[in-house]
Amino acid sequence: MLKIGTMSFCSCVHPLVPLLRPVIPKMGSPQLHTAARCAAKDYYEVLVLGGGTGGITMSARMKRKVGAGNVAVVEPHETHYYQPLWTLVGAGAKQLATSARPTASVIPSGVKWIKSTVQELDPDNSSILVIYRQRSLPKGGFNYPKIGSNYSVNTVEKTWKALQDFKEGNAIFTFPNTPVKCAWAPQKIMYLSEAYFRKTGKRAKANIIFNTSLGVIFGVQKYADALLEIIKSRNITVNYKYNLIEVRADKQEAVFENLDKPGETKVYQYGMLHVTPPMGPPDVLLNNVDKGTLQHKKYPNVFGIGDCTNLPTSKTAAAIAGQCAVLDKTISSVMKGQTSTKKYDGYTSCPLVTSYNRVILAEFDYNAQPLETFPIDQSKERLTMYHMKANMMPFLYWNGLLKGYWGGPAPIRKLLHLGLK
Ligand code: UQ1
Repeated sequence: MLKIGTMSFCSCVHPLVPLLRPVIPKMGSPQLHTAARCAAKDYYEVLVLGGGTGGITMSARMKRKVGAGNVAVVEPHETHYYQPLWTLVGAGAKQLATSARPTASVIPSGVKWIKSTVQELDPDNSSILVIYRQRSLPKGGFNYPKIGSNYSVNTVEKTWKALQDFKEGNAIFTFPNTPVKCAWAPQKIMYLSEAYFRKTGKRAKANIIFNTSLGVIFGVQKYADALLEIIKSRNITVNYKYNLIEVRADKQEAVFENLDKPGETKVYQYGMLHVTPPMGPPDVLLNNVDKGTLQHKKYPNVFGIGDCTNLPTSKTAAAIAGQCAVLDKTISSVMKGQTSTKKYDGYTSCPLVTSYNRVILAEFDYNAQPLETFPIDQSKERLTMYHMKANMMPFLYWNGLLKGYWGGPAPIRKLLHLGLK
């Protein structure tokens, strides 16, 4: 049996905080290093936990506020990935290497990189404990034929291999029974796979199945309607409330539980399986962030942004873009002893890749209401939006968002809607 692993979310910000506390290693735990040994200071005005999208973006913005020498980022990984590209990497439309840059190159110059893992938060004392150990990632990913997952750097290229090797039978795409990063990525790779099978003459032998733990295809009616049309016209089968619980890789069988009838399972033979693993935040996180200000509800000098938070919106780079502009204002106000009035509206966006040259650009807020930037019907599949997703967004990410200059498209939206939206 192949166990379905758990992945982690990241990033929270502690301004006016921390220090690295020397601690006594527990028996059997890896060696812990103190501040002195890693040449980091033991106090930073702003400490950013996690060098993902939210962490790097906020460290750039905080550097402008308090100066590079007063900011540190705790991040164990050597490489930073632009993960939205993995949808296209899994479908063979982009190379994995184009999504990667050294962490050292994305940390703003002068900001201290504490290359370690956050082990413990101690917000009562405005301090954290770090552990100098690389998180153990499954190196080879799952080494089974016909299985891939766009959700890990170790397995995304296996999706492309599984697609190329596919001959016939069920091509199954899963969605787990937990919140996940970019909740539509599991179906984007399905549409791309369907298009690939058509392109390569394999479509007639493929039975394409989306087995999802959810009860709907998309949480916003306007986009759900558009997607259901596509699903119908491309002859895709969707089974709602089906949760993957086991993969028998030796027999190429996937076992699903019917969530409406607990204990009832169904076994599928697969010719290809795209797995979306269950995900959740690391244990150390404080899941109590105000959804408007992004400030912690109990500890006023702790803030959250990005995938690690409990914000009831989806976990995307576009959401982080919207959040960082608000968080910047919140932190400025807190530093001045004032209360900020700017509130995050839950803005998030998902370029729904529906084939190798088409995208539906979904954009919406906390109330699952469309909040579209462009004055056109964005629920239509468009080539222009594909180019925006595949070619313009990476540039905006590396040069705008991560550098602290892009706070989401709200100003463009207002301009294009003559201030009415
Ligand atoms: C966005 O701001 C963003 O972050 C940089 C993305 O992530 C890569 C996106 O995919 C999208 C769509 C946006 C929103 C930007 C515009 C211009 C609609």
